[in-house]
Amino acid sequence: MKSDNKPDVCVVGLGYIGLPTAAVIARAGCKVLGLDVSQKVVDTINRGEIHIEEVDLDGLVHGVVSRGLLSASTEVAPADVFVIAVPTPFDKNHAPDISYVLAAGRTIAPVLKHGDVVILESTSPVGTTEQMRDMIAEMRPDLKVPGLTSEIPDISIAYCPERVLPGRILEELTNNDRSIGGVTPRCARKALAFYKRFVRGECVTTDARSAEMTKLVENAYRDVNIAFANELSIVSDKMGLDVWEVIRLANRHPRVNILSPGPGVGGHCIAVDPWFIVHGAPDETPLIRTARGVNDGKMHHVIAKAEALIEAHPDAKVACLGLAFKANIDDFRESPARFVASRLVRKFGSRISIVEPHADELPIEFTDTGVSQIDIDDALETCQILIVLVDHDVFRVVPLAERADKLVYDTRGIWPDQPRVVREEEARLKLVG
Ligand code: SAJ
Repeated sequence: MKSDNKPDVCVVGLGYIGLPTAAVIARAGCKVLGLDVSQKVVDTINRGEIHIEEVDLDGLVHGVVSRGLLSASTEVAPADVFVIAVPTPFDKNHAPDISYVLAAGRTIAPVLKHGDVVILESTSPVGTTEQMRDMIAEMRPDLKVPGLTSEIPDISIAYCPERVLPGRILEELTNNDRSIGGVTPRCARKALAFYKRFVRGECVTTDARSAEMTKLVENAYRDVNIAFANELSIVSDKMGLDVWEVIRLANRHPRVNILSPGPGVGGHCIAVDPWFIVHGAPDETPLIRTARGVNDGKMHHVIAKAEALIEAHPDAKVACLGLAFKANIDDFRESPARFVASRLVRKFGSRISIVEPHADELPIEFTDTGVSQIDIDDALETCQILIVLVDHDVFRVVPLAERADKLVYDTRGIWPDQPRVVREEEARLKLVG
């Protein structure tokens, strides 16, 4: 019999994945303890508030906290299931850093007991779950751990990657299929029983190493495909073609589905995870490595094109539309739009204004640069050059009549009806053809 106060589930790490996961598990009726190293995060959640922006998350967290199903702490407590959702960054040589995962393992090891299930969700290089298992085995020689004993183990350990899209996290947490990789098949079955409590998508079991690789492959697949689109956009610029028109037409083929070019690839997943594969097999990954280079290189192409346009119109005022790493979110981490805008501001100072409806204030690098943050209406009234860096809906809906006389560099292809003034400009400036 468990005491009334013991949580059923402990979620380690209350960030973009951990907090929504904790809240969704709590909504399913489990008593959840969320663990975080930040006292500020813990206090915010215990007030029923949130420290990140995600669609519908505020209401959900408020509801489960006030019903006593979710609480947060900096101190671990015994539970039946432990879900680890901590960051796995890379260092300057693109080597994965799993120290937060191992630290989480060290935190929970002392409270593990017979029957517990430990699940790693953080994006991780292949073999991380087994490394965490080895560390737990070392710290708890009294426990029989899976894969290291011929007897029935005391605990189960599995890897189950999150694969939710920022902006749709709550919906995708419930409805996406899950790959559940056990250190042993028995571990996979135990983890499966847990996910069935709150996931409506199909839950497919496999081994831990395959599940780890699956996650990396999903994001590398997308990176490679975006790189193809970005390369096409650079080729089209060179040939004086409209890449959007070319892609639209090619995608009418029943087996072609080219993604969208943009100013580069941002966020903390797609621009990072492919490196975990490259690091694990450096000689076997020329394609994945090249795709990373193409996507990072696209930012510099955009900067060069924007600079040429701005320099050719010394009296024009310029608005950069968007700083977020993708549409309709307030997340600026690893954002190519932010990088491009900051480079333009550094070069052209107060000639540049920024429109970012998802930010109350501009990021730190814009301080004391003379740049002003304006709204889209001001931009349309006062600026002659518009550089579209993010496809926020609020930009997409601007009618042609309000922008027909502008010089537009649309890196996201949101305004297909825009007269091709820029293209003529480019030809004049010898940027294309
Ligand atoms: N992008 C393009 N062109 C496109 C699609 C995206 O330039 O056609 C850019 C976006 O603007 C953004 C970047 O790529 O800068 C990444 O955006 P995204 O929407 O493709 O992906 P993320 O980073 O928000 O989320 C990804 C998702 N992975 C896949 O779609 C394979 C998500 O399902 C993962 O859970 C998430 O990474 C993660 O946490 O790993």
